[in-house]
Amino acid sequence: MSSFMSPTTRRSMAAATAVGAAALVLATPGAAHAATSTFTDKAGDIGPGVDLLSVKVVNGETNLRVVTTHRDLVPSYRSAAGGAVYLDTDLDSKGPEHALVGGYFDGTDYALVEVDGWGDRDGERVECDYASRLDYDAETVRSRFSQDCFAGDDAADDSTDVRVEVRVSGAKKDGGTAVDWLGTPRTFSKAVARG
Ligand SMILES: [Ca+2]
Ligand SMILES: [Ca+2]
Ligand SMILES: [Ca+2]
Repeated sequence: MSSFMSPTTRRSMAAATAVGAAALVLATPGAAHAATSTFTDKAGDIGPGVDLLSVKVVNGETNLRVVTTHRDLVPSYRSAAGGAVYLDTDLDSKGPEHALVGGYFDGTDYALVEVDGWGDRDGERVECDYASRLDYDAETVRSRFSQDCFAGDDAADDSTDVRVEVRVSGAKKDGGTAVDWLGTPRTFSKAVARG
């Protein structure tokens, strides 16, 4: 029995099926990652300083958790290390709505502030339930925010997705400040849906 299709036609059909499957995947709603995502940053893209390695985001029902992992997270004030975790909780409004700013060495404090985009330098402190902890052994900064902290941000669209950007800095050995952003500066991660 002879085949009705030439090899060329069969290949085309296979290709068409593959394209159809890809389109189906792209069309699936909820492109945001669900609940937990980890975003990695290049190691050693800054010299001495508090090199950012990864940012883990857990967007839970009650709490949002952000864990940043570093190289050279040390207790000494000589590190002059610190950072900001920018939170994009209203995806319709350009830039971040909140930032957790703090020092990354012994004796430093932190604060969650409300900001209006990237250029906002004088955001107001938010009174809500949140905490941040430095772990020098694990080289992590663990932060937890009650979802109530962001309750007012997106009342209009009822979205619960969050995107993050992180900027850390620290003293260079030869003076000056090294700055390390997660990926491209002032560019948010993929959205993490609340799970
Ligand atoms: Ca880095
Ligand atoms: Ca925003
Ligand atoms: Ca970087």
